[in-house]
Amino acid sequence: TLEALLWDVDGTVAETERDGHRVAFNQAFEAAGLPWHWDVAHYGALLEVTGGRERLLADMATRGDAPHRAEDREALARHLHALKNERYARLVEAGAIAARPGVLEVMREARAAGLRQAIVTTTSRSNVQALFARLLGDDWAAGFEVVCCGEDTRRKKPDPEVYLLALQALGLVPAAALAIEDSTPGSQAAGAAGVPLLLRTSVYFHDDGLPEGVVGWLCPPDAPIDLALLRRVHAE
Ligand code: XBP
Ligand code: MG
Repeated sequence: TLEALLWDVDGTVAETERDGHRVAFNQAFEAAGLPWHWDVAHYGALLEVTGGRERLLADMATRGDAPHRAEDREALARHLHALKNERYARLVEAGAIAARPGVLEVMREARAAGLRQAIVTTTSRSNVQALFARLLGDDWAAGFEVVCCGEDTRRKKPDPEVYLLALQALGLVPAAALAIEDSTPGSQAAGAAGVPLLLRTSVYFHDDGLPEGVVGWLCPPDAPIDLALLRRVHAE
């Protein structure tokens, strides 16, 4: 039986990437005096790399106007990432990002039904705090027993580390949980941890489907979700 919901954040709880993180990265480039700009399509390609700092380093590796020395690139990526997260929090606080349809309702339904819930993300803790406070209120953390973020692991998704960490904290076997993800790397992470998966694709991943070798339930971005559906998916 289903005992816990493991929520991905970016793309799953809300469409945070195109109008949130991407915009905030561009604001960070501008604030740092850099002539860089990530358009919607380029950012989509960059999402193959998970983690904002890692994404910055991957992009720098492909451009001629980035610092040449690895340690300078590292320092610049850290600086830009911190700036980006500040700007992201401001965008979120200003209401730029809404929850995806059905998500907050499922969270409330699950809580009322006594299901355990955890956040299992590669994003920074400050971004989770900003988004969840805005969507659920200042006491949002009361609804989540475990919150595993980018800072908590050595390897980000598609590595299963963050899922294994959350399961260990909950004291659950993978089969007792259901992961809700939107992306290819997220699905790979859940799959590699052996966690049953609902992949509800998002703006950047709607054409991709289930990654090879990953077993799960696929639903399109606009499909309605509720707790009954999640229970059915888990029972499959
Ligand atoms: C999505 C990501 C993150 C965000 C930005 O993670 O790959 O890197 O784009 O977050 P998930 P940071 O869907 O697993 O939540 O800049 O804080 O890394
Ligand atoms: Mg995601």
